[in-house]
Amino acid sequence: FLPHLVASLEQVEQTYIMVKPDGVQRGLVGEIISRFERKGFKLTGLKLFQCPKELAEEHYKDLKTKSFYPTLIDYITSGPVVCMVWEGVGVVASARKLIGSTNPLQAEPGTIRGDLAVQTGRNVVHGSDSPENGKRETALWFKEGELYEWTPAQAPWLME
Ligand code: IDP
Ligand code: MG
Repeated sequence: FLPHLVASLEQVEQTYIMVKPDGVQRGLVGEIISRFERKGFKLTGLKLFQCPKELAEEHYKDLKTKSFYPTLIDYITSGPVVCMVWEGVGVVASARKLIGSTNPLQAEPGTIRGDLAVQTGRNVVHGSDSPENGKRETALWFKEGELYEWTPAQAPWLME
């Protein structure tokens, strides 16, 4: 461990980020990954994955009563997704800012949804909404052996 990283260890969060099927089909995987990568967060998990219906239902269980829930489950299971875990201090809220508002027409230019999408039902990317959900969703989508702890070479140039 580098001393400057130990100091902030308890502040390190995880967020579950997913390129949804429309993002994969539209060839936006590299573009989306690169926004988190360039910001300076650490990638600890990454895979292409066909989401089974049961997992989609568990992931979106809080939205079960919404009218759009059945079409949301169809959308998320309609093709492969790219699952990622990004780690860092403040990563959960920062990733939500990088992603932008749920409705892409209301998302600011410069955000992923603001730049790359037009409809809520095709908003290209998911990001956890709290550190607790970051942990919950990471555990839901990744097995233990699929996550990696490592120290990026750039760490001392990102954190003082
Ligand atoms: P979030 O993805 O910005 O956190 P949530 O409210 O958690 O937004 O909704 C989860 C996902 O459900 C959205 O990203 C979007 O794909 C879908 N969704 C939310 N509201 C609507 C809607 O009104 N119509 C269609 N799909 C929706
Ligand atoms: Mg949400």
